[in-house]
This record gives sequence, C-alpha cells and structure tokens, in this order.
Amino acid sequence: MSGADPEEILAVLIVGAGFSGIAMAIRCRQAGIGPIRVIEKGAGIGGTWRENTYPGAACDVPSHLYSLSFAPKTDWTRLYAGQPEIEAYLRETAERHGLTPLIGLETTLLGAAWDEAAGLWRAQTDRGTIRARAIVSGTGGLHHPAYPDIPGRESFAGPSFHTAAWDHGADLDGKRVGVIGTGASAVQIVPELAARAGHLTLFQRTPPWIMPKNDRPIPAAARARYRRLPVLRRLERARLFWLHELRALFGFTKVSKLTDQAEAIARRHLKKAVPDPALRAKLTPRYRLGCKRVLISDAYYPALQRPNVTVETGTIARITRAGVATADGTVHALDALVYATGFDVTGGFRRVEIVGRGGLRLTEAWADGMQAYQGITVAGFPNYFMLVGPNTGLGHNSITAMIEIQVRHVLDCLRALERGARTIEVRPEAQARFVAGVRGRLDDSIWVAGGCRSWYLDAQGRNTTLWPDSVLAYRRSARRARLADYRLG
Ligand code: N01
Repeated sequence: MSGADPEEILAVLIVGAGFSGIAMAIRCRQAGIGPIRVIEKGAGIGGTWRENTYPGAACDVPSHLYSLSFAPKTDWTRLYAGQPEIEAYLRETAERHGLTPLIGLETTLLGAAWDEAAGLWRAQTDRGTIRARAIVSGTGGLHHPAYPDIPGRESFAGPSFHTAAWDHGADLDGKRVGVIGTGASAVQIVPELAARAGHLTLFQRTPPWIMPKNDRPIPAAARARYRRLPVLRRLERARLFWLHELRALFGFTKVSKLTDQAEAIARRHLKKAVPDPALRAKLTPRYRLGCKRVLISDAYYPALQRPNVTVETGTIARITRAGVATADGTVHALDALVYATGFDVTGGFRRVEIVGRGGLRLTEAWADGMQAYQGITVAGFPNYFMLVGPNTGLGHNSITAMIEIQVRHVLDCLRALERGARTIEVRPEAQARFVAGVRGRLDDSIWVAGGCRSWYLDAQGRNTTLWPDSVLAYRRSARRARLADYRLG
C-alpha cells in the first residue's frame, strides 16, 4: 500500500475492495473524511467479481442497475454483464476516483480489537497492525467457498475445484466432468462445460426454479445515446429498479397468489424448453418459487438435453479416486469434478475475530445468530460498521442499491466522529427493536415457509441474511443515521 505509515492513525479503515468497499472509499473521499485506507486480501480490485472467474460467470441483475449511481458507466455491452466487464468496471471506477494508491492488496485482516483507552481500533493484518478510529467492513457474504461434507472428497484423483476458485489450468475439453450443485453458479457454468466436455454429469439434489433470461447485447447505437444523453441512462436505471422493486412491493417475500403466477411462468419455460416428460419431471422444483434465489437462464435447460449430458438425481454417497458414487452403488467415473456448492455465509463471521468494548467478541454477541441495527452496527462495537451485513441481502433487486443506502448511513456516523465525538455506538434497545421487527417479518416469509433450505438460513433455520421488504422500505429505515438510536461518546 503506497504511502502506508505504521504510525498513522486512520480515520477509517475499509476492509475489502469489492463493490461496497469501493463505494465507501469514494464517498469518504468526496466527503473529505480521511485519512482512509482499504485493505483487500486478494491480488486485485473487484471482490466477488475478481474471484469468480468460472466460464459463463455473469450477473443476473441488469448491468445498468447493478452498478453505482454515482459512478455510472454508459457503455455496458450486454443487458446482463459478464464477470470480466463488471471486474473492469470496478477497477476503472477505483482508478478514476483516485483510490488505487489507498488500496493495500494481498493484505488479509486477521482480527481487530477495540482499544478503549486510545479510542481506536487495532486491526491485525498479515502485514502488521493498522490503527483506525473507525472500521468499515465491506467483505460481503459470498467469499468463503463451501465444500460439501461428502466422505472421500480428498481421494479424487483428477482436478477438483470450487466455482469460486476456478482452476484455469485444468484441461476439461473432451473430458468426463462432474458438477455438484444446481444454484446460480451451476446454471451459468453447466452450459459452458456441456459444450466443452466429452461427458458432463450434473449431480442435482434440488431442482431449481428457472425463469427466462432474455439476455442480449446492448446495440452500439443505444450505448452512444446513453453517452450523449445521460438522462436516458438514468431513466433506464429507474425503469429497471422499479421493475425489480415491484416484486417486493407486491408481497413477493411471502407465499401468495403472485407465487402461483410466477411458478406458472417458470413451468411454461420448463415445458417449452424440455419436451421429454421424464427429464422435465426430474427438473420440476418441489419447493415454492422464491424460497431460494430465483435463477434466470435460457441456456441451462437446452444444455441438459445434449446427448453428452446426464442429470443424476441419486444421493451422493461418497467420492472415490475414480469419481462420484451414488447411494444405489453406481460409480460415475470422472476426470474432473466441479463444486458449484455455494458459500459459507452464515458462519463466515467466525473466521475473523472482532473484539469490541470490554472484550466482547462478535461471535459471542452473535451466539443467537447474526444481527445488527439496520444490518450495519452492533451494540458493544463502537465505530464499527458493516456493509451488506445481517439481513440486508436481497433476493429481488440490485444489492448495489442497498450498499448505497448503507454507505450514506455510515457517512452520517463518520461525520459525527469528524465533528468531535470519540465514539458512536448503537444503543442496545434500538438494535433489539430493529432486529425484533425484522425477525417478526421473516417468520412467515417465503424463505422460511417456502419448503426449502438455502444459504439464506442459519443452522437454526432462521433467515439472518435477507432483508424482508422492499429497497424503498430499507431506504426509509436506514438511509439516515438517526442519532437518537446511537450513543455518542
Ligand atoms: O450456491 P448455492 P451458488 N450434495 O448455495 C448443492 C450468488 N451468485 O454458488 O439446493 C449435493 O445457491 C445445493 O443443493 P441444495 C447468488 O446470491 C450470484 O450457486 O441445497 N448437492 C445447491 O444446488 C447465489 O444465491 C450470481 O439441495 C449439494 C448448490 O450446491 C449465491 O451466489 C451468480 C451438496 C449450492 O447452491 C450462491 O450461489 C452466481 C451436497 N452435499 C452466484 N451441498 C449472479 O448472477 C450443496 N449442494 C449475481
């Protein structure tokens, strides 16, 4: 990190150089808050969009919506941008806003402790200690790959890797490739691998709901218009926002008539794409649409009908040297195995020890599940802020909208520190009230009542990851930091 000074006390240490860390750093600089630094464990900028480089990786939220409103890009090439374009957008945005010298790459946060006497955080990294008056964690939830607990995993003889740690050196062309998992990553990767592999076996435990994607290039003429007339781009963004937001405004977070209607659309998509009734039966979901992330793809069902593709629905019993053995005793011989098995989201916070006031550990504060006021602040952890924290993920709209609301909230708090407060800490009663409200709305939500299990739920079956309402409702709740809910020290 050029210019890093071990004696320096930062105003703000930002952890993570993905969407949220970059947004926070830009806004801090624009607000004149400093000195700031960003640390990033990876070798480059981009967070999840730098790490997930598997073939076919793309965003399932339209590009003009999945970007920062204050760092617009007029020339997105597709309706749904691919991973390289999003990674480049984040890198260029950081460069354009002069962030590059402030970002310390390959610097991993090992832990952080609040120093009461000094009134600052001491952050332990693998490159030394950083002192900061405030920490903003922008580490996201989707960066600790989850591997299934299947016996024999280590014994497999060929290359095996997770979608989030793609081995670009592995030669998969013409090979027998297995893919475990049928989530958002799998539906993107399966069509790509099916076109390259000699044979692809997809191990499906749960058939997902899939909607049509209708992806297309954005024509050069339209891009030129967005460049010439920024108002058109803003209108397009607003149109996309409302299109997505309506789902939440019409109660999509609950099992309702809308669920029936959306399921009918998805079933028609399946019927049209898969004429074979036996395969269609295998691919028909058995939980309510929306319980897991709703997937979009026009390429997944066609890929599953290629002659070189098998959809295996038998329970995986173990992994052997030669391949994957299912409970009926069949061994599916494979040359390579891909884990499209998602992320450890609800347990990820245990990996870095955050110690607040009086030695209180975040793991203790969250013994009853992840929770935070507005998903951002936790009682006992002064001057510590989270972006995309507990219960602020989204199933229906762009997470960048939530990030921008949170960044604004955090800025309000940081301004209180700039004005002379030593600490800002959420009042326990404000946190408890907020968390009770969120949990109350989640009890009968589709994620709990929809008949599925997903990464949205923790080990107790509680949803501690998603926001149970519209983005507008969150904006009303969190956009400004109500100082009555905070204690200034
Ligand atoms: O992971 P997942 P993902 N035996 O957890 C299966 C974001 N994302 O990486 O459904 C057999 O959704 C598991 O089976 P089941 C997005 O937020 C975004 O695909 O539990 N199977 C499931 O099918 C998304 O929600 C984009 O029965 C096993 C799969 O593995 C999140 O990342 C693109 C198993 C895991 O699915 C995670 O998606 C990609 C076992 N033992 C990802 N263990 C965008 O476009 C697990 N599975 C923005």
